[in-house]
Formats: sequence, C-alpha cells, structure tokens
Amino acid sequence: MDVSDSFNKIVLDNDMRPGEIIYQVYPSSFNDSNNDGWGDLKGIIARLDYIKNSGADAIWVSPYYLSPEGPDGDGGYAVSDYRTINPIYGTMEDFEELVSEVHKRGLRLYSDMVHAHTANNHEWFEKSRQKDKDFKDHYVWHPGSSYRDGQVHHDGDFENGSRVPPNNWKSVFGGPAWHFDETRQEYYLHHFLKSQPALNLNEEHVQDAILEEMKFWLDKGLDGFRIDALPFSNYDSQLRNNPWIDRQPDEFWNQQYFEHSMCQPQTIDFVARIRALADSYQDKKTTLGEVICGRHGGFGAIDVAATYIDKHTGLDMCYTDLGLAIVPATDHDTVKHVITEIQNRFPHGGHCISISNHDFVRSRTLAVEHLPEEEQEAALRQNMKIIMTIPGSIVLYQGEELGLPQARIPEDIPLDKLKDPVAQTRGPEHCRDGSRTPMPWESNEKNAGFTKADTPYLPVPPSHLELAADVQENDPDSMLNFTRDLIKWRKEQPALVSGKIKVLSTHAPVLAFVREHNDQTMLFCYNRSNKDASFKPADFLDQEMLKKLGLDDNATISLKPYDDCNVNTSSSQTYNHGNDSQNPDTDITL
Ligand code: TEU
Repeated sequence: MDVSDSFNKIVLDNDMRPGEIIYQVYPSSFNDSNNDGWGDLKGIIARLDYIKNSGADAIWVSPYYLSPEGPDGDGGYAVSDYRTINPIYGTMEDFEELVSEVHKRGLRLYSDMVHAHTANNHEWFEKSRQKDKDFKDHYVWHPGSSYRDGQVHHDGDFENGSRVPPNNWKSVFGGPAWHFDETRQEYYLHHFLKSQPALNLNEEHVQDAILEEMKFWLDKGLDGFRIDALPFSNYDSQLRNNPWIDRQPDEFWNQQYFEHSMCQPQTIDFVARIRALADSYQDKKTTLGEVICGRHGGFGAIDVAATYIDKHTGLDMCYTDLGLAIVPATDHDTVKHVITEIQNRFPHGGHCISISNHDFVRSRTLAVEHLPEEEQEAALRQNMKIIMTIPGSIVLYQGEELGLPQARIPEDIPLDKLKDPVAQTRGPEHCRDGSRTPMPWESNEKNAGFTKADTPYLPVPPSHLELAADVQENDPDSMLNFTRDLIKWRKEQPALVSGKIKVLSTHAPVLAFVREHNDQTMLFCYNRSNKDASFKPADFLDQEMLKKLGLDDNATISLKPYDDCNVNTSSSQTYNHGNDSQNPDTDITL
C-alpha cells in the first residue's frame, strides 16, 4: 500500500501561488514593433492577447534595463543602470503602458532583478574602482596573493612574487572568478563575465541599495520579480578556497564544491529583506528566485532553493533545474525521485518548474529528439502534461507552447551571428542562442513576422516556420492548442492547482501518481514507452483510496504507447486531447 501518512499532512498554500503559469518573455527575440531587428516593449504589448490566450497568469520579462552593447551586456544580464530602460527596448512610457495593458488583461507583470552583479560601466562600479568613500566596498575587492618559490603567499609582497587572484574560485562562464582592475590595482570578484562585477551583498548598505532599485519598480506598479542567480548573493568574507570535487586540467567552475564562493546561509536573511519589501505593499507582490545551482558543483539546487521558501519570511517560489530532469522521457526512477523531492522539500508549495528558458536547451530537443521521429510528438505532449499535472508553478518560456526545437549552431545560426558571450568564453557548443531565436509569429511573413528588418536579432530557423503561431492557431490538434487546453483544464482542477501528490511505486514504463485537494482526488498514469502497458491500481493504493476513486480490486488500466489516463473523483470528464486522439481506446476495466 502506497499512500503514506505524510501525504495526508501536505497541503499546498494558495498564498504562495502554487499553480501559477508564468510566461517568460525574452525581449530581444519576442516581437519587434519598430523594425530595428530587436524585440521591444511595444512589441510585447502587441502580443499580450496571445500570452493571455496561452492561459498565463503572469508574465516575466527578462532584463530590459540599460546594459552594455555586445557580448559584455550578457543579453541584458549586465545592468548599467537599473532605472533606465535600454533604448533598444523602448522608453519608460512604453513600460508604463506595458504595466497598464498587462493589468487590463488580468495578468501580472514580473521583471528580472539582476541583484548579484552590475555591469562594469555602472556608476557604482566606476566609483568603487576610484575608492569613492560611499562605494569602495560596493563590490568584492582584494589586492591578491603573491606567487613565488612555487607557493602562494598572503603577505602582499608583489615586488618579489607575481600577483595572483586571492583564491581558487572560478567563473561560471570559464576562467578565474577574479579580474585585476588597473585603476584600483586590485582584483574584483565576478561569478560570470568580467564585465559583471559581483555586488558585495555581505554589506547591509549594498543590500539597501539593491532593495531601493527594486522598490523603484514596485512603486511603478510592477507585480513582482524573478530574482536572478540567488545562490550567488553572498560569499565567505575570509575568501577561503573552495574544495575541489574533481579537478580537471581546465579547472572549470563545476569541478568545485561551493563551500565558500556561493550558497551561503546569510542569503536567507537577505531573502527575508526582499520579502519584507514585497510585504510592504498592499497588493500582493510576488517573488520568484532563480536557483539553478546547488553546492555540489552546481548540483543539488533543490536543497538550496528549499531554504529560500517560507510562507512568512521567504520567497513565494523558486525555480530549479529539476524540470530538466523530468523532461527527458527515458529515466523512470529519476522522474519519480524528482517529483517526490518536489513534494517533500516544498510541502506547502513554492517549487516552480522552468520548462526550458533562455539559459537551457528547448525541451523538444532535450527531451524527445533521441526518440524515433514518429514518437516524438506524443512524447513531447506527454512531457508537457506530466509537468502540468505535478505540483508547482510553471515558467512557460516563449515558444515552448509551440514545441519549437533548439536552433542549431552553425546550421541555423552562423558563428558570426552568435550573440551569447558564452560562445566566446566557452565555445559555440555551450552557446545559449539556440533557445533565444525570434518567436515565429506568421509563417509567410519576412522573419516569420518577428521583424521587417533585414537583420533580425538572431535568424529564424527554417524548421520553425511550419511551427509558427498562426499555423498552430488554426489547427485544433496543434501543440499550441494542446498546451492552451491543458492549461485551461488544469486551472479548473483544485487537486492540480493546490493539491498534494503521492508518486506510486510503479515500474517503468508506467508513471502514476495521486493528486488530492479537499474532495477532489485524481489518479494519473502515464505510459512513457512505445509499447502497450497496463497497471493495476490495487497493487499500489489502499482500499480507502480505491474507493474514493471508484475503483475496485480488479480494476486494470491499459495504456497504449505514450498514452495516459486520469481517474477523477469530482468529475466524470477526464482530460482527452492530443495523445488520446491518437490512442482513443485507453481502457479502464472495472
Ligand atoms: O543565470 C544564472 C546561472 O546560474 C547561469 O549561469 C546558468 O548556470 C547558465 O546560464 C547555464 O548555461 C542567470 C541568467 O539567467 C543568465 O542568463 C545570466 O547569464 C546569468 O544569470 C548572469 O547574470
């Protein structure tokens, strides 16, 4: 019998927005209104009805603040001035119009808060490198160590030894996490590019400064923030070396255990300050943290994320990279484990699944391209359905609702057109532009309707044309309509929005779980293979649960390849779309 006692103690908390669908817009590639080749805020406004129709509750827009041009800007994630809109995306009036148009449609607007670093041309950094008294410790500075006689010395003797970084911390984008600044004659810490100096958030007054920038936008009517790279907020003030896990000749970032460089406990206190700011407004402000890094070489993000969630003093939600583990269709035990972890570590909600985003490979490519072509569509839809039926909020990244594949480099994006700086720091194989190509709106228009400019932000891959939004809008069986219907149906099921989950100990290829909230109980079962499968609920559920579900001891559920089935106590209407139309005869024998 499989439904444990702990299951009965778990209830998701609606204050924490457990079932929210957050549509992520990457502004450069979403929609271009002035035909300069770059997407912009007015372009987002023009497509708000599309976003609303997707079933989103909220929109998260990736950074649109002033940022250095070219690779140093990291696609907007190096901020030169938090309060100025990058002219490439529009004006403050455009932002105000965006807020108002979003609210008119009953949606909420979240911006990206890149709080852990600025650009190196931010005024704060300029002042800090000049040792201006109010800014000298705004960033993490150190004179460095002296290397001589085959050893590192910390005595500041740079006459007799060569100056080296103060410790062994590495940058996520390759190389050391320290860069020597000629003006100040000291090293500064940067977890990402050297154009992204880390803010010294160990200092309360630096936290104050960032909170002021957040307040500026919340006062303008913004509904909340996606908070960038949260585990990178604090560091060990003694700057101790990180232990190596598996040191390779390239000494890459993820070969270390992040004992000292990140994932520090005091970030929880900073998070509480963010929460206090959010709570100082009468209307609900929402906080979504990005926690895709754990302490163990970047793995184990869930342990860290769970510490940032709290009903009273923490964030509403965090997204981790767990979604990436669920999405690939092959590993049954991992999928079961991940879903159970989400339940156990976030018993009141707060976990958010990011189904791909501007940093990750698109889910069609990640999850199903290894399968035979004729199975891919069914597997892709099943992935979407699994994600929509487990607990948590969801980030739906632009184009995932269309089932776009990752653009290929260099076939779809020639090397000289790449924008992501990681293509230079780590090589094109790590470049993130493959998920950042323009949204294909109209298949027959120039650049698929994204821009009339001759040079779009990135090229539109030819394979995206047949998946364009206009083609899919008109096809009732399209991925777009599948996703929209799925979201609409999900919103109507209390057990899915607010219910607890218990994963049953079935063996591959059947994944099964129960969701329950008040008087609604739902049993889901998925056949994650290309062969028929069957499953006997009585082998995994106790009598009470079977009775609730209206099943008896002999009930057997037979599933066609990639098919699924749900038994729902509060409605005779189960969800049937997509896979089921290919496999109309899923059978429940009672
Ligand atoms: O990402 C934080 C982060 O941890 C990423 O470095 C991630 O590991 C990487 O992109 C995976 O390839 C945020 C933003 O989402 C990302 O776009 C920025 O480049 C990064 O912060 C620096 O601001």
